[in-house]
Amino acid sequence: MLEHIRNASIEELERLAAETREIIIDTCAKNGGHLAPSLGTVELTLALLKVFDLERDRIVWDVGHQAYAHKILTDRKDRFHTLRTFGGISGFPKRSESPYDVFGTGHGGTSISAALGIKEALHARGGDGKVIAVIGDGSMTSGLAFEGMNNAEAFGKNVLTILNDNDMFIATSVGGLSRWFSRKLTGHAYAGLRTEVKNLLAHLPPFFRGERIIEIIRKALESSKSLLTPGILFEGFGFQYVGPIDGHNLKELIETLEDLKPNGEPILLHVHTKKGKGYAPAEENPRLFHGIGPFDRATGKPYKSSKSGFTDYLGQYLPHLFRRDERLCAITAAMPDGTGLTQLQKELPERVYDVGMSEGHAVTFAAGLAAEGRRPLVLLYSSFLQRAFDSVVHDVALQNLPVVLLIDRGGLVGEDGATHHGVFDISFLRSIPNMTIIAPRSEPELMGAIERALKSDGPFAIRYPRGSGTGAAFNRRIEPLPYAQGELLHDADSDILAVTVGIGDHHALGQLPLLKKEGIRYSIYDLRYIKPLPEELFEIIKKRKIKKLVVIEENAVAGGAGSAILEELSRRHLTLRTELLGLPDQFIPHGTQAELREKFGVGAGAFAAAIRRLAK
Ligand SMILES: Cc1ncc(C[n+]2csc(CCOP(=O)(O)OP(=O)(O)O)c2C)c(N)n1
Repeated sequence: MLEHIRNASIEELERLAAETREIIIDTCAKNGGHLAPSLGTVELTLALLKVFDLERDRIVWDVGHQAYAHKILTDRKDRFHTLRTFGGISGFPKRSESPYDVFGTGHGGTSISAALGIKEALHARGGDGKVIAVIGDGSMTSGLAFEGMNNAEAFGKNVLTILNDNDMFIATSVGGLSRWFSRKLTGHAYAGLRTEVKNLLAHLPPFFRGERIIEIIRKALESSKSLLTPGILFEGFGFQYVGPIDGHNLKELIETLEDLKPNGEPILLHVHTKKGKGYAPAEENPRLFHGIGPFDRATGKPYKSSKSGFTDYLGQYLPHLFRRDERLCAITAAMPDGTGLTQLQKELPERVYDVGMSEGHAVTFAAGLAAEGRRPLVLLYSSFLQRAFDSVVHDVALQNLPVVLLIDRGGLVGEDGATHHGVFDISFLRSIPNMTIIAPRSEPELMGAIERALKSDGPFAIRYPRGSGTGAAFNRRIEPLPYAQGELLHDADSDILAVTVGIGDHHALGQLPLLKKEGIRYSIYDLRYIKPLPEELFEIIKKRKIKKLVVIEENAVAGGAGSAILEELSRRHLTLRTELLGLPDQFIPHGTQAELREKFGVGAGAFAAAIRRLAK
């Protein structure tokens, strides 16, 4: 398998690297994608495919946003132009897509644990292959990676961990670990020290050049090497540390991997790569090209700004809010740009904590801040908040601490697909006591929700989608939302009520004229508070003699806002004909947000169909 790569010369591999880069750049220019990370691993991928045999060996990518070359070079070159489109190639490794994708990813920090498990299973079956985990310096800051490393001594035989170190996470690099990794100068210092010792030995009288003396000096040198390079950290975990080596030098990569292949010990190979390698605009601005929408290949200019109305409004609002309230601080887990913190970080850097890719830590750290009187806002994407579930339960909610979770990308996110859709947060947060949950439908409402949260003494979760709400003009001071109240958006003389959650109002309001033409009327109530549910909703149901109810939300139906309303109706012994529009009990693939909404029953079409069914 992949014989052509295994038999190729260095020159042929270099040509293949250039060709692969072309495909990656071209496809990302058209479809968008994680360009800079994937350009950084082209040579590493080729070297791995040359040295290892994927019949016996396995490669596990961490996050998987750097695995485009792997996809192209294994078995998906012909389909790669469909990257991130509905029905096309996924932007992340996916077991159902190819036998070469041995472990699905999208979230960071999983590769070492998965590689250890895969190796144990392979060897239990009688295999003798190597399992290679490739993990970035950013993903290495995840607690899960450390838990995996801590097991390397026990289960890490025949596992090769490759640290793909490009000195960057998405924005910058943060934390003590990244300072360890950047001890490059000390690598030179070590080389210098070795030369000096060699010279010294050469000039010693023959008596001092005996084998034992040389052995003692070699050992002293080895231990000083550990002190001078990042190796000591990994050696403490039981790895043999090798490196750092140049991750774009195919010859050096291949020779090193060939050397390491027969070594069964747990090894950590430290490889330096450049994010965006081979495409000038991405090399110059790896932060922008980390994950990017379609762009003009010639200039590197994105066709559309990737702005998200909610995130941007929030990003503008926070500096004003923070100046008004000294207690506030913000926490991000390696995503200041994506969560709208760039401006605040510029203006009030001491009030923004970037804790690295460590969502559980981010939430517990916030709980600590809140315990001593600060008012922390934790800004996370919904799908990454999943990592922090127990921190929310055990550290925040159980102690009723006033931590505000600002949950971005709540709902379908589009092209990043199943690993990134934020469609479980309502379900898993709703079951936690002390939690208040708000889904604002507009940008100003998001600010009003934060203002409300800051007037309360308990935990708040505020979830909002990727995209825009009403797109309202910016206002630097917004009144707190009233507590536990929604809003009647449209009042019709009808026994049908549509309850919308977040931007579900777009569909409900948008379909009014069309359905009116068909003679169908319905009222619309924006729920706003998922927990506690607004009492007003049940008053409306009673007063207006509502018989039929549609609830639309971008969350799994299971445990979502609709299910919360049904629970409450049941508690009150009220029976209504209901249609719950939310995501079905399956993982939703990648595609545009608009097409996914229609295909999976949370778009305007599904809404109109549900209203028609009820009107019959
Ligand atoms: C658990 C989790 N949190 C956050 C993210 C978002 N994210 C994707 S890549 C990335 C940075 C990864 O840095 P690194 O591992 O160094 O890879 P690089 O992009 O630099 O190649 C982050 C924070 C994620 N995928 N998973």
